[in-house]
Amino acid sequence: MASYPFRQIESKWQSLWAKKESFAFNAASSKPKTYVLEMFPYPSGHLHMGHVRNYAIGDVIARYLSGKGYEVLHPMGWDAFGLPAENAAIQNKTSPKEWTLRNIDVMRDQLKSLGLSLDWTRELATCLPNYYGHEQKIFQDLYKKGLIYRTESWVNWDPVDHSVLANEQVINGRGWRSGALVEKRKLMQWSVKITAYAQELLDDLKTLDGWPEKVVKMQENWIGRSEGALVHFRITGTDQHIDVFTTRPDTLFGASFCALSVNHPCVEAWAAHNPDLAAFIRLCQQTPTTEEALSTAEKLGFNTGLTVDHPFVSGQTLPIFVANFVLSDYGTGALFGCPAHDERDHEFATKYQLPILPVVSPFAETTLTAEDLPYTGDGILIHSGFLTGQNVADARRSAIDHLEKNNIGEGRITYRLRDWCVSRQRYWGCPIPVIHCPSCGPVLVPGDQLPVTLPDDVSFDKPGNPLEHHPTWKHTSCPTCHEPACRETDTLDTFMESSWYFLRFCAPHGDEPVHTATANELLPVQWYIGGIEHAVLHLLYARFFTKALRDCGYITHSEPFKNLLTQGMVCHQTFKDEDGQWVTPDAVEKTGQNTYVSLTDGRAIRAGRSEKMSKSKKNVVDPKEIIETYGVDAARLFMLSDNPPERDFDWSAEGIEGSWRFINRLWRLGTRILERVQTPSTNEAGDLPLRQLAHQMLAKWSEAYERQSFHKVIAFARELTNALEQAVDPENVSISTLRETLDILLLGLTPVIPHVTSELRAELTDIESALAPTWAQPDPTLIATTQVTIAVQVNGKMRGSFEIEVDAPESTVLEKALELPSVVRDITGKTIKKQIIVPNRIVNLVVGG
Ligand code: ANZ
Ligand code: ZN
Repeated sequence: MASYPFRQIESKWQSLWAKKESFAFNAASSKPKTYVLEMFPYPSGHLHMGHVRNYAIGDVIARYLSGKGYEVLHPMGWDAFGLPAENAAIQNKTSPKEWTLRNIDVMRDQLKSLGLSLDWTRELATCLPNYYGHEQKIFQDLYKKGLIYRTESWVNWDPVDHSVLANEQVINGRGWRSGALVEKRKLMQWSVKITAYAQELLDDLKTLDGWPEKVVKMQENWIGRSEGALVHFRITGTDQHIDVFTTRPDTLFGASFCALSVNHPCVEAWAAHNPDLAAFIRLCQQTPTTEEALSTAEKLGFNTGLTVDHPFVSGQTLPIFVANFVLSDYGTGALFGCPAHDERDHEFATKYQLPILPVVSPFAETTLTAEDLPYTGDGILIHSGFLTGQNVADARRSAIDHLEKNNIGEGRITYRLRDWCVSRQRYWGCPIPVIHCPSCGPVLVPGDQLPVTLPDDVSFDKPGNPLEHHPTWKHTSCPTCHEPACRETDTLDTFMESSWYFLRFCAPHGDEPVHTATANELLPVQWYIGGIEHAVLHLLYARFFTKALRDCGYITHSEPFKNLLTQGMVCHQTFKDEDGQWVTPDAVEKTGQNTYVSLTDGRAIRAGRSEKMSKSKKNVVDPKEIIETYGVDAARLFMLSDNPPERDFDWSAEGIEGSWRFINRLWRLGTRILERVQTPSTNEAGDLPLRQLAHQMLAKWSEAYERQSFHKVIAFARELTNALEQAVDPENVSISTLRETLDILLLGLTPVIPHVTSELRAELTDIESALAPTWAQPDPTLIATTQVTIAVQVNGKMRGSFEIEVDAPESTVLEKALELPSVVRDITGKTIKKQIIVPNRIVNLVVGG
């Protein structure tokens, strides 16, 4: 028999779905509504396997829920602003807009070839004014609420190109194009006050029980709540204070220095008359300043020669250092060091020969020896004045009390979360709807003048922001005083667009950014599917936007995504030649158990680990080729068959071929049954077992789908396929049972492989029901759980048996075993030393005494 003509059938169904708008969300439907969303793609111009996996997972969920009777909103759009379009413009002399829109066209076709149940009538692209214009309105509302403000922030400055660089344009400290050493510069920029929601963002994590624990933890750490105290240290001999934040006010008696970040306002002032200090600051600014880099970098300090008074011990002073390990944007940018009880402080004190005074000991009276330090555990306070004898927790409270009573400090909660700087000095982003007037300052662009659109005629010949040197674009008049004024030329961080697109999808053509009633009805997104790389920034910003827009009156919800599924990576075997160069798997032939040679030159090849598909490792597989060779159903089936979706997935040639073979088997089986249906037979011998199996599958599938165990769905389907193949061959099943079982099998697989199943179901039933598959209910009489007989042994001797339902819990099984009269006789007055339970088979009791 010829193999399954997937090309013809897949394109037939894709055009049928498109023509019938099968997946258009009907807001007026009386069905219960639900919302399934995959993280929208960046239009890079080509689809990779990671996309295929992401969208296949989302599609299975959407199709399953739709079969269950939900009206499913399942939209798609484009996260279309961002740097690559500008880079392409510079390299290829096209405009970012043309480049992006062309990529969208290409990728839309590629997505359509995946046969996804998407509502394309809701498609949006964030780079078009009908999206970003609404974002400008949101920007203004957040500004009016005090949630957006202007402040000086640091940027990466390329001194040769005279332009601001994005972090990803800084490579090893140098500008990506000029190669010049990048400098830090302060610029006036726009910031979003996400910190105003720090506590709520933290608290509401507890409500997200549909999120992976790992993601919740990562957000928790990112928000980074720390409880402690602010301590005012007086600079000796002045009435100036340095405030430090500490989580260990209990260790104040062990303080031996204070350290300030190089950007601390005091330090900047001192450096003005201290050339050595100024040189030290320059030195620190040349080395990386991220927290991660600093944690491993060598600790550097500069002794200012100044001191502060100890807040608890009169007459005692502590030296003030400027140190590279103090972060400028955490707490107050200053700390007191307690070397006996902190790793970093210990390293620093050892290097600069500062006193190391233990003040906490796990054994009350005795002091720890030098080798035990730093000691960061719990214990009792020693050598600590009024705190001596208290445990750490009590001492923390006492110290804060004391600080507050004496006006030298107070309890303080600090968050690691920073406000979000959203200004970008580039062209391809959403223009910030503000006008700067020399007399009125920054003024919002009046609502009736929105959207502020990007000019198309920009040049990338000069370095820097094209909006800045466009001849006319920025020149306008002040909305308030009508004098000449300039538009803001910064554009918004592209994370802004992805922070609210799920709201826009609810009413994508509406005049307002968000249609309140519709969004309230459809939110939260029931299933949100995407990569773990977005665990923090995107997901935190989207949560923040939801809360901020709630407070601006847009919606009533506080959280955007009920269930979050983060899919694993798509991996593939890697190979290297003798020179250590990566080689693509296609160019390699297996010659022995673990030996490979190059197909091009016959030289030996080393097999490496399976790793995330990436161009640099030459282990990518192009979805386009796979779909052309095997069909999209085979690709979907393979990508879902192996592992639960959260885990990494290993691509293999054998795997995709196996899936292709299964689809062909299913096709042949279906065709054979459809032929059989023409020639009546009355043999019904095998009806009951086959029907039971089929109906049990319906129940098992539901459970597996509900848990996103798609690999189990597929394993069950293979089992039913085997049974059905055996039933059709000797013709020992009635036609009605064959039809029924085939229909169940096809329904069960429709979410995974919608093309081949729709085609066969259209033949088996009719086109209409194939276009709108509804999930069948298992017949309760056929799935009644079957009973098993459990044998009971005592000390290896058979003592009887009992009936119980399959897979009964161990405790129930044991209870029943212990009730058997023969067992009761055997164990009375003795103790059960051991019990071995073999599920569904045997209980073995070992008794003694
Ligand atoms: C004294 C002390 C004694 C501290 C001790 C720790 C242990 P978390 O827990 O992450 O919130 N710190 C404060 N501001 C800092 C800054 N800008 N850059 C670097 N470190 C800073 O960290 C809080 C602790 O980190 C604070 O508590 C402070 O050191 C330090 F035995 O104060 B601690
Ligand atoms: Zn003005």
